[in-house]
Amino acid sequence: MITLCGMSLSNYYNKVKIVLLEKGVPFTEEVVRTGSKVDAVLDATPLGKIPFIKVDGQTLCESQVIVDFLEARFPERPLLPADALAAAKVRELCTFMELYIELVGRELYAQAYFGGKVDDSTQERVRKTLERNLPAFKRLARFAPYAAGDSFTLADASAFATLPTVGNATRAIYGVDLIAAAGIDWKPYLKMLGERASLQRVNADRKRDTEAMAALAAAAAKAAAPGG
Ligand SMILES: N[C@@H](CCC(=O)N[C@@H](CS)C(=O)NCC(=O)O)C(=O)O
Repeated sequence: MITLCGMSLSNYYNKVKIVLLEKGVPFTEEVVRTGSKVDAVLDATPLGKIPFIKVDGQTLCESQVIVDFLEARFPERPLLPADALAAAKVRELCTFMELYIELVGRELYAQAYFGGKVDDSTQERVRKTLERNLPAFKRLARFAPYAAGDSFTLADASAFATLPTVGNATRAIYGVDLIAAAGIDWKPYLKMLGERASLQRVNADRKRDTEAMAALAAAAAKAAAPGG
């Protein structure tokens, strides 16, 4: 049995979870927060990043490595084409989204999602980079109707992890969704993906955990308040 470790609030965690669900691989989940100092966690994921999996008495980190492993170990419901070049084209999209969109946009998350501040020069640099990278992604992606063509693949799991998170972050910071502004109409695409049972489960679990965290934070704030 595979154990998926991390949190449902993480887009990379959800990318792996979608792949497990799409492939019908049995798994359990274990909550592990980012930035752990626990030795056993750092042995599994030395930078404290999530997700990682436990499998066959070993561990594996890095979401793309994990989904590639799942594809190789559980080929029955494939999420890559059988043809080697076609499969590489799907991975090309996954790599492109991670390196040139997600990792760039991630610099905005502290302010967009976590109440922090991203300095103006970083905001400006990220905007310039995204305005260069997004049209490049548009050239490569197909959305016909799936990211890599006519069937659901690993690229759609990557797109789920990338497009809403970065699109919404840019809207929060710049007042404009840079992904949509680049002509990538990701909302109807995500809505179409959202009809799949795998995404419904992932979205429901994330909603449940987000609400539970908000309730905990509210209870802690109440207890800390004078007379609380
Ligand atoms: N390249 C990694 C990225 C994972 C990642 O950055 N996860 C975030 C949560 S969404 C995290 O752990 N952030 C904490 C950190 O970077 O220290 C992967 O694909 O698994």
